[in-house]
Amino acid sequence: MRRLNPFANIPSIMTAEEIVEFAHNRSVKISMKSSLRMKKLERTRIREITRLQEFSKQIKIKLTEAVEEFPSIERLHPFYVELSEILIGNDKLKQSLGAVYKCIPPIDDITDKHLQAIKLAGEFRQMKRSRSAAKGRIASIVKATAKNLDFIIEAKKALSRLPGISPNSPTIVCAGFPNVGKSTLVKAVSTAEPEIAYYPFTTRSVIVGHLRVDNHSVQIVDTPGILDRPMAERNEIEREAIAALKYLAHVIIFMVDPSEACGWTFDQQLNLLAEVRKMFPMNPILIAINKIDLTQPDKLAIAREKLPESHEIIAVEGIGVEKLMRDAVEEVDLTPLQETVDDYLASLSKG
Ligand SMILES: Nc1nc2c(ncn2[C@@H]2O[C@H](COP(=O)(O)OP(=O)(O)OP(=O)(O)O)[C@@H](O)[C@H]2O)c(=O)[nH]1
Ligand SMILES: [Mg+2]
Repeated sequence: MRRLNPFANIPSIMTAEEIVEFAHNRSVKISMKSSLRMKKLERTRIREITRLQEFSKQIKIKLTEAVEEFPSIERLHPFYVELSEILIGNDKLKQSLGAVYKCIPPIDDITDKHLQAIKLAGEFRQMKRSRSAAKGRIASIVKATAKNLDFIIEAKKALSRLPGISPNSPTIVCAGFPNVGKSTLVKAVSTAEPEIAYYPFTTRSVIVGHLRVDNHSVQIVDTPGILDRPMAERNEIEREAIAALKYLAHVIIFMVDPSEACGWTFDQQLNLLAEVRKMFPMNPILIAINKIDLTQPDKLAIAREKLPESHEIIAVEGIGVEKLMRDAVEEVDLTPLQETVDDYLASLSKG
């Protein structure tokens, strides 16, 4: 089954050492179909040729796989392009993939030259020496690109941990300061199982959950907390949250904690809300005032005054959350999403 995260579909990639060892084992195991009536010298020649060809072929297969199985960055959903940029660096990734690919022509060259030498060799020793020299030189080329292979392996590991995103489902992204109760809400309403804790910065990457609202299958995205500071000062984790808002949100739930138990003042949270509104002027934003069970009446009164059209909830008890979800889905314009699904279904029936 293909998974929704394109990086989760990459088969395992071997390190330089593993590739050389794998190709070597395959080449020495290869069985030969030379006739026993053939002279020993000719049998050896065929054996050396076959072994070198097999070694070279397996090396090239593994190098090509490492590059070609990696999804082409240009064709990815922009959310994954941005996450790959944040977590890995797309230029560096492209450079590494390119460098691995560039190993193939010199390997072909070395293989051809040494095969030629084996074909022309007049004695056993010459043949073996040529085969062994070719394998050594090819192994050096692979080992010289070990760092690039390691980088690609690390990139695959980091990126395959990202959640799968279904581009055609209405998507709600829940954002706000750290520790305000975002994960508590997402866990209460969806299939997601984010970690919840009394301290800030618990959620360290984007998490996706699913739920049904009326007749729609909806995605809800839990994000790491963000602070009210300029974009240039944001760390990797906050930038992931911003990428989710930017590329995934059809509607945003902005959560505030007027009790200030989260550790930040209500005013700081309002500043962040103003910033989010400025960054995403096209997105509907629903405000969820959370932790009203904890909030002092005077603080709640201020919150109500500053945020008049908001939902009051107690995420931890699931109070007010169903209505919040229904209102959120109502804000999503489902027409273009339905059109995408219709187009997709139509393209299937044509094929
Ligand atoms: N009293 C009360 N506590 C709540 C409520 N919602 C969440 N909490 C508590 O607030 C703390 C933080 O909750 P989380 O859901 O982890 O907060 P978060 O916004 O995901 O935090 P980060 O992942 O760090 O950004 C936990 O101790 C929750 O139990 C609520 O409605 N009332
Ligand atoms: Mg969280």
